[in-house]
Amino acid sequence: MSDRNPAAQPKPMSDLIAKYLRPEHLPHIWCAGCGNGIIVRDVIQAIENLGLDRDRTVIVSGIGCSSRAVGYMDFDTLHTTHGRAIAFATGIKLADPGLEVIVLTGDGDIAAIGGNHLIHAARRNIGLTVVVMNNTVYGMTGGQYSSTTPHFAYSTTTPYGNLERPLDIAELARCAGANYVARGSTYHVRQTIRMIEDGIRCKGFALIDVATICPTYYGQKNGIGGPVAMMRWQKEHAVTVEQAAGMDAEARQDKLVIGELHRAEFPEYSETYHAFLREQAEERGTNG
Ligand SMILES: Cc1ncc(C[n+]2csc(CCOP(=O)(O)OP(=O)(O)O)c2C)c(N)n1
Repeated sequence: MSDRNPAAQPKPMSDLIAKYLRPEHLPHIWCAGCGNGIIVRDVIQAIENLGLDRDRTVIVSGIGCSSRAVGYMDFDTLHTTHGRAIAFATGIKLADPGLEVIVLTGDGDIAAIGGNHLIHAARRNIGLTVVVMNNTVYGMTGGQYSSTTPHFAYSTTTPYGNLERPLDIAELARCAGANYVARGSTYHVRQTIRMIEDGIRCKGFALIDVATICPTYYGQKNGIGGPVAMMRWQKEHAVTVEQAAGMDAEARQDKLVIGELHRAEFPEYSETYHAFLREQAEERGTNG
């Protein structure tokens, strides 16, 4: 897939590290070959491209390998409890709708233990940008299967193959009422940066489902191999939204559909909420 947007050309990583990371918190905890660092880079590149005010940008995470990302990022950050990133982020956005609130999370954090928060944040269409580092397993606790583990795939708790069908997090967010939904991958860096920018720009709930690689617990167990092989898998299995539209369900089954999946213009919740508070105050003849 080509990318002709010059604004999305990545900056040298050293510039971004110096500006946006907390060197005193490095080295990170991720395994060699983990894709999570690529997604941190995508997020900070999107922030840089948009020129966001660091003092008005809050980054919130839950618990997991992926959620550790916020510890390395030099913003106002909140590393919360498992599955509850959206609950904390909702409180922040309602307290000050002018803040840019970004949630970094894993597939287990957002779509298993935190699934209900995801559904209702999308339904409210509250102005959060959620970036899911979707490695299709519970990396931090030893590679157990998650709600996004592919059908028949191996994990430490599906040694004979996963009998369950996976959840499509992007589709869930769209059905629940999100204004912006896209899918990126650790291979598709420039496209993913642009999706994160679009998600941040979009008023309302935005979710970018980013397929990341976990060579330690997924690649080895499923016969794909190490980091390079997993990146090659992403490259070779990626199709655009347009290509996917011309495929039947069977042909689409093992494909990664990359691109913008949905956009809508529903009203953003924190603004609606504050407008209501102002109306109530005016009716009562008070300012607060
Ligand atoms: C209430 C609660 N239940 C379970 C755990 C154990 N736990 C920590 S991380 C994790 C899974 C994280 O998976 P995911 O969100 O996919 O992130 P990854 O580590 O794969 O990036 C679990 C089950 C916990 N910390 N708190």
